[in-house]
Amino acid sequence: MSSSAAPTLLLCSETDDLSGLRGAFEAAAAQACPGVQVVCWTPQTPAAVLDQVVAVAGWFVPVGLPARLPRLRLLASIGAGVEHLLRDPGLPSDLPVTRIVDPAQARGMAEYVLWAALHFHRDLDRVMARQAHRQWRMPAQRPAAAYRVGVMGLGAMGAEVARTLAAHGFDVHGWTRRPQSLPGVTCWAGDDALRPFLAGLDMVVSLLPLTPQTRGLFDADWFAALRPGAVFVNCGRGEQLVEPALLDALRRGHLRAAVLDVFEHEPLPADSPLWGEPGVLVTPHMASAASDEAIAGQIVGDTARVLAGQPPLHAVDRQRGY
Ligand code: OXD
Repeated sequence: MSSSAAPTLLLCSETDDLSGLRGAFEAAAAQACPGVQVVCWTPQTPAAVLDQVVAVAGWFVPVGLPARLPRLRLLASIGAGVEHLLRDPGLPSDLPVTRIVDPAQARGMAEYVLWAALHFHRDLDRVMARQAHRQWRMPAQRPAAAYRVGVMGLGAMGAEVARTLAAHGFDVHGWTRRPQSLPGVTCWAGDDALRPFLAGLDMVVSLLPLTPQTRGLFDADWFAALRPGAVFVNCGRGEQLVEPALLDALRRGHLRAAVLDVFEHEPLPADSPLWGEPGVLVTPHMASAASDEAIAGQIVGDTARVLAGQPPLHAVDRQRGY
């Protein structure tokens, strides 16, 4: 039962049922924000409740809703990405927008990418293809240091991925928009460095956020900049990929394989050509996820901070989009 007078944290998405998160949020609020009630949004949520919303935690929050919440102090993504929140042109200009930064989620991502790197570095794609023909042929074994993996985006997640690959001996290179340094990783920055960075890679992994600059980034020119036989791993966002360009690079034999965890339309429609394309490994947006407790704990903690007049700890730069 919600009270229309209590400060409210609204769980809100047009596309996903967030009621499963409610228990974790209530438990976190009882600890860190006593007096704040947790309400799941529906199109019928009464105006008297909306008037008391101090924080929205969500995914696809209806465009225009935040601007209609007079007490709103925080808009929090329940994931690492915020593009679905920033698509609202009517967001109050001073409203902090936060994202989840969870070391366990970053470790999960690092496991997934490490698996992909080991799979191709140890030629398991070729070994598995030969098994179908009962062919016994040992691939040549090379050291991990002879396999160059490039990581695009060295934020909390990308940095953990790069560190993990480096700890396993891979030759790790990182690309970011602005200069960055990371021990054990050869760092490249800016548009001018992109082609030379791509040209030397055996595998490129994207962990880039979706922004106007990265939408459609992986196009025909981008694939052409990769060396023949490279592998593409996309753990960023599906909207960054120009699908026909990928299919063309694969079918011409320019690209060895693609591991895709994110798609423009999720779930990936059953009639998508990607499902059956030789060389494409489709995984269902499973590379990594934060736990309900981590999501609730972080967002409730940031809510307590904004209610106490402090800035949240996990705000994104709204201009940059991450
Ligand atoms: C996220 C995601 O943004 O899972 O957390 O894509």
